[in-house]
Amino acid sequence: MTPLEKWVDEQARLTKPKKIYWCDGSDEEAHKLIECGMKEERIAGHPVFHELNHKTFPNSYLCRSHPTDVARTEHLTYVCHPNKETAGPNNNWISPHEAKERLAKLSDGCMRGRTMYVLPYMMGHPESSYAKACVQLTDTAYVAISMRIMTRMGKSVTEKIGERDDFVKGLHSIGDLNPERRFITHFPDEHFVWSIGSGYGGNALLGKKCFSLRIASWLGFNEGWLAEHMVIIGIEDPKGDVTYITAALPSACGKTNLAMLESSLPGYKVWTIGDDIAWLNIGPDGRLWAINPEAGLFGVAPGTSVNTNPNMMKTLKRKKFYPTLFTNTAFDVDKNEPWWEGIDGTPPKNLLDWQGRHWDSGRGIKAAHPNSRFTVSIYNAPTLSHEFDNPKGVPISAILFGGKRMHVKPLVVEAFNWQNGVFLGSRTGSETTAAAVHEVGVVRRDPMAMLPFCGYNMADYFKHWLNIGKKLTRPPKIFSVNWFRVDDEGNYIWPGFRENIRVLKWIVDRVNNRVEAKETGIGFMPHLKDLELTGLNIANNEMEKLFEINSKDWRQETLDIEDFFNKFDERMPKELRQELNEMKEKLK
Ligand code: GTP
Ligand code: SPV
Ligand code: MN
Repeated sequence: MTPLEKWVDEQARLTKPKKIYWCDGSDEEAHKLIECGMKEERIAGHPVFHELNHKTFPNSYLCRSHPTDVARTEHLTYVCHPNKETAGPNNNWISPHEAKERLAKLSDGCMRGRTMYVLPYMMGHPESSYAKACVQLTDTAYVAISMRIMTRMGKSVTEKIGERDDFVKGLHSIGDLNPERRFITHFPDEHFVWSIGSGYGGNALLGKKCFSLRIASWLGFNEGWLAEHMVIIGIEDPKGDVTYITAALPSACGKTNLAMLESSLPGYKVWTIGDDIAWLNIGPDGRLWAINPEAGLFGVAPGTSVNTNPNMMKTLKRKKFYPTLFTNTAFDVDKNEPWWEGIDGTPPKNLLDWQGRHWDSGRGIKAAHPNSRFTVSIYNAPTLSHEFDNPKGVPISAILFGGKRMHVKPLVVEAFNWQNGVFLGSRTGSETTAAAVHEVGVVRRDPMAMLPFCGYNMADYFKHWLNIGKKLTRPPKIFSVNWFRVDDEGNYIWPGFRENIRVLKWIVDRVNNRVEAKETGIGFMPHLKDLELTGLNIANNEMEKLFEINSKDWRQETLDIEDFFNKFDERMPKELRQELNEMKEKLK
């Protein structure tokens, strides 16, 4: 037996599936699994897949998760380092021993009567020196099919692993889907994720947040690289030059939309490399290089339309890669199509909500779940960059940190230098969204959009970011962005979406030293004349409001940042405390 076979055998003895099926990643197999999910598997009484109208949504299926299992559950997520301090105040912690004891009890016989799917997959291009070979076990076809879309999955990975035992391990079971018996646990030193009781998104697709962020960030800390919750895009200018940037925005704050932006400025074009995760390495040339370890998009459905994100609508209707999934959207019975709030047109007459119940517009309840999503191959994107499959990745010229802030934060600000940029990332706050189970719309600190995903003490993570900067001879410039500032009536001032290219253009101009900027207490800001605003209908005073630094708001903001930094006590890098003090002084 190979180490892999031995490991699978051990997990099967614990979980006791009725059969074990090794996935080869082929098209035929995907068809077979979908067939099986339509006929044999049920979740909350619904078949796991429902075939949609293949004329309008080719290769597409509707899926419904359990009503109590609709988003990541941060309060049930644990990072089990041998000691608590390594996990830090930003993570839930129990000892590896206790976690394993608890999970073993819950996992004993949890796959009884079900099939255990063995999913061999790569995070990253197989020829990339940065890529990792992984294996996830799961007991639902929904996760098996999702992993096929989201990663490079197949037989070749089993062959690549061969006799090795250092592959990344993931054991997943939906258990009984009871939130009382739901745990998402990470064992960073063992490269092992053990998840039970959820079948949804980041809780269940273990290559995504669990491995590629929580565990990979720990690997990066020890090996000198970064695993980040970031978009990677190329911005092509009218001359045909492409500038590559990354952008960290918290969950459901606009990454997928930015990754596929359809430019409103003639001659500019955005090329997609990734929409959620970036692995950043220092190249031999002293620049920062980025790869997207994923191969699919798991995007928020509500708000997606031909108007806001035409490239995503094209992606969803593309026939190239089989299949595409829609999870917890509403369902247009007459057309046999998915539906969600914000999609083009008026709500259909005969609509089922995300739980499959008849929907009545009068009751004011949303038909699609706010965290309903589509799962689609990145190869279906018409904006896919030619560099996507380049094993080396792309060189990064700018890093953007953002969030959803109705007040306080300007549209765009450039950090003074790398250290000030790390400070800018570390102090980022954002309103919470429906991507995780918690109160929505509350401002919380979400440094680098990594609060739920940093697999170790964030104070050490900040130190690591500072150290990376010291090793870069040509560090990217760092910026903050905020598309979400509102006017006195509570309406977004900035039109966002395709118009965000105007901010990206300024960033590219700054990177290439084409324009000057204004120094303020919080960083460099654009001279309004340098922002391309032609064709936009925003009054001057509204534009000024987008860049306003309100001293009362900022006093509150600095207090909040200080409170957050204090959670990390002495471990917090002194450079960042010093940056905070300097900012306070400048704002006086
Ligand atoms: P995760 O997949 O959870 O990591 O999220 P994401 O950051 O990829 O979020 P996504 O792009 O899917 O956007 C989430 C929500 O933000 C959607 O409802 C969008 O319609 C909305 N959104 C995206 N970009 C903009 C923008 O520029 N302006 C405004 N007002 N809303 C936006
Ligand atoms: C997020 O919540 O940031 C997501 C969705 O991208 S999930 O895969 O559930 O993490
Ligand atoms: Mn995400």
